[in-house]
Amino acid sequence: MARIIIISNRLPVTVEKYKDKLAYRPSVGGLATGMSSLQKDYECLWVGWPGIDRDQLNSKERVSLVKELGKMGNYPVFLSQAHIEGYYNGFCNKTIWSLFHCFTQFTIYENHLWETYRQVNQIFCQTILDIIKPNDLIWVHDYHLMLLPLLLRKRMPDLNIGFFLHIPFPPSEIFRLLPWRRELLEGLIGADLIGFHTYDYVQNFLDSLLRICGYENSLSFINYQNRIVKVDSFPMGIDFDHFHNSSKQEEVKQEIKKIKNKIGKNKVIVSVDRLDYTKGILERLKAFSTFLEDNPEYWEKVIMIQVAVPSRIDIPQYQQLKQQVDEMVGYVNGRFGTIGWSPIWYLYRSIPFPELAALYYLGDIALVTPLKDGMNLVAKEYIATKNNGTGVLILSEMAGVANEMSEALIVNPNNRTQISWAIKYALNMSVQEQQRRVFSQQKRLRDYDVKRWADDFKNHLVKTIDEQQNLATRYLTPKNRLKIIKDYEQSIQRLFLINYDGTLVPFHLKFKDAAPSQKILQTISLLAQDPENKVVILSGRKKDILNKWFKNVKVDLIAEHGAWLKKNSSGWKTIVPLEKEWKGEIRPILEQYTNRTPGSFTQEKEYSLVWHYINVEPTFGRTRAMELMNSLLYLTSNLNLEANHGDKVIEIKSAGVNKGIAAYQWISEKKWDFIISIGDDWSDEYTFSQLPASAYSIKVGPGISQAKYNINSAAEVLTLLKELAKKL
Ligand code: ADQ
Repeated sequence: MARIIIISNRLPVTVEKYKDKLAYRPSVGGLATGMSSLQKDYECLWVGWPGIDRDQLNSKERVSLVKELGKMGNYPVFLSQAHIEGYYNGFCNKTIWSLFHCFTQFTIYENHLWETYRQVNQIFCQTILDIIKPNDLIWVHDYHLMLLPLLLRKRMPDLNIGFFLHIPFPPSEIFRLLPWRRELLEGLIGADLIGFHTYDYVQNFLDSLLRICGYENSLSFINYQNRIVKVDSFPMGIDFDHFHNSSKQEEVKQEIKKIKNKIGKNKVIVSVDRLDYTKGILERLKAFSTFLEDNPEYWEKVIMIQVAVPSRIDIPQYQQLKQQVDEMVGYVNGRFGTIGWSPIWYLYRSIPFPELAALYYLGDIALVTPLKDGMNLVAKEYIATKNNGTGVLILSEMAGVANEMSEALIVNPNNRTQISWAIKYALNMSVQEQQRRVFSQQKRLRDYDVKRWADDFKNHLVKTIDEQQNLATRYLTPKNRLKIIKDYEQSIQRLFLINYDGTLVPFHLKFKDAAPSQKILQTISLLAQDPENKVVILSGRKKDILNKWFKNVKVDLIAEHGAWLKKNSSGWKTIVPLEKEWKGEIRPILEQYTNRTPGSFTQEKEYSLVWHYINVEPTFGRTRAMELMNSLLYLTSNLNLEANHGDKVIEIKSAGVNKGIAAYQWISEKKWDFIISIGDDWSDEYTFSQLPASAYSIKVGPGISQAKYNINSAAEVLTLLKELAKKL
């Protein structure tokens, strides 16, 4: 049976030492449930820190710990207290966590913390290398281990590695503040598949990769050192059934009864978080205070139960937050409380599952208002628990989960008036409306639960690896090269369709003034001299520059991605035919937006796709439309499309020209007995798609392509063309 190695900062088991004895406390979180679903196809091994300082263990205890954990499918990474200080409490939570959540004011940049982060990633790498087998599937989790994919790749180039980030990936203006930004990006693209919760984070990551490292992507595939890396969004789900059926469990029933007695006739607002500044707890308490201030008729009728799990208590910001929350709770209870009624019930601890499920079950409203959150599972858990469909979720637009749960009352977590209004609206919402919203959210949560999420990620990883392997077998071999030369020699009507930037001249000159070298001009001239050869140079560049560069060479030209053609020394002409192959790429994105935006729909016209949001709540519709325009930005430029944002519609249509349509003017001209087409990027895919089956098509660089072969570089293209030219 194949193995999957899950790697995260912490193991799902905590080891503690009491009176010289080791105790093992398993924690069954959502992630563990998701991972357990992989066990049907894989032997699973989980690698991570077991929560105990390595210096507390003698060598005998370490051996016993490895053995005991092994029985539970775990393998420990031993870290010292100094490591934990510099890595976990340091770089992870004082640098990455704050920066990635856009709290730049809390972010510190210290070389020694970075150094420890690097060291710990190295320790993880070494531990994994000790236990790994070549065909293992590796799944690395989260921001603690962003350097690990590359470290592993360097030591085992063929390893299959997936990485998932559980927190947001910030916009590039924020990310680039990090002195070690390049190292983190390079570390990540050591993976084969990189997953994020939302499409926005994918875009932010790709944007940073382009701006900081100069790595381009085609439809979220990055070509990197002869490998392809896929980047995609996988919104994490929860164990839906577990929450949905919880109120039938005896222990939960008892908790429900107990809590019900205490809350009496009060309406209940629940909030459950780790005590973290990103969760917006303080702002939420203030908003609740505003609600009470504005609505005295609800005094003694509503309570808010805020459960906050202690978190990262060694970090000053968290200690300060704890104090501020304590004070705020005290203020609100002092200001509005009466004998027998406190508006806020505050629990500063982790609560066991039956109590958590009972609170979700009894909460008339869940107030989930993080200032920034990668996903936020509490929102999903609350909705899943509502098996009778009543309950209202008030949700921050800044949580990743807001992309999926549009039926919630979406609020700005800093807008106290809006939150106060939403609470009042929720308290007065009819049961029918509550059920309509809850059931519709539950459908999606049921369909894409944490098991499906884990499976989906794993399947994408396997698929990406298959694609890598296909690619490896497609590189132009010496044997194929000889065949091309032989076919060339035996033919008499030959067509060359050669892209310019990235194909004839190297990729790094792509955006520069990259005039052809003498060597290029000589080779092309030599080929073009043969009356049996027709050489066409294709480019996205302007016609004047191509005219200038190739004025002394007998070639035909295609400029501006096919908008302008120059044939047989005549003048430049345009063609504006229409095509629609691109629809397959855009349609799934529009469908995704349609699914996530109730009231919207997709319309398919012959040469365009239209996303309508006329029936969507206007503010929400506009927000979604902006998101969609953003998401389309990369695709439209790669696929040569136009996306127009009209009145309550977004229309995507072909810009009407591409290299393929232009090239077809030559392809269809006569019955060629030898055609070779060489290109490097997505615009060249259009040319490849127009070629007859007998043609040779070559993509420069790695990556998925319709071309038959891949070749490494522009230098290799020139060598091949020279070899052909010599055959004259
Ligand atoms: P977290 O920041 O920890 O996770 P969240 O997604 O809300 O945030 O998960 C918290 C989990 O802890 C939930 O399952 C919840 O039930 C539980 N929990 C919270 N408070 C509790 C309490 N007092 N007692 C008991 N249980 C409690 C990070 C990211 C998120 C992302 C997740 C998963 O910050 O954005 O959703 O990872 O990827």
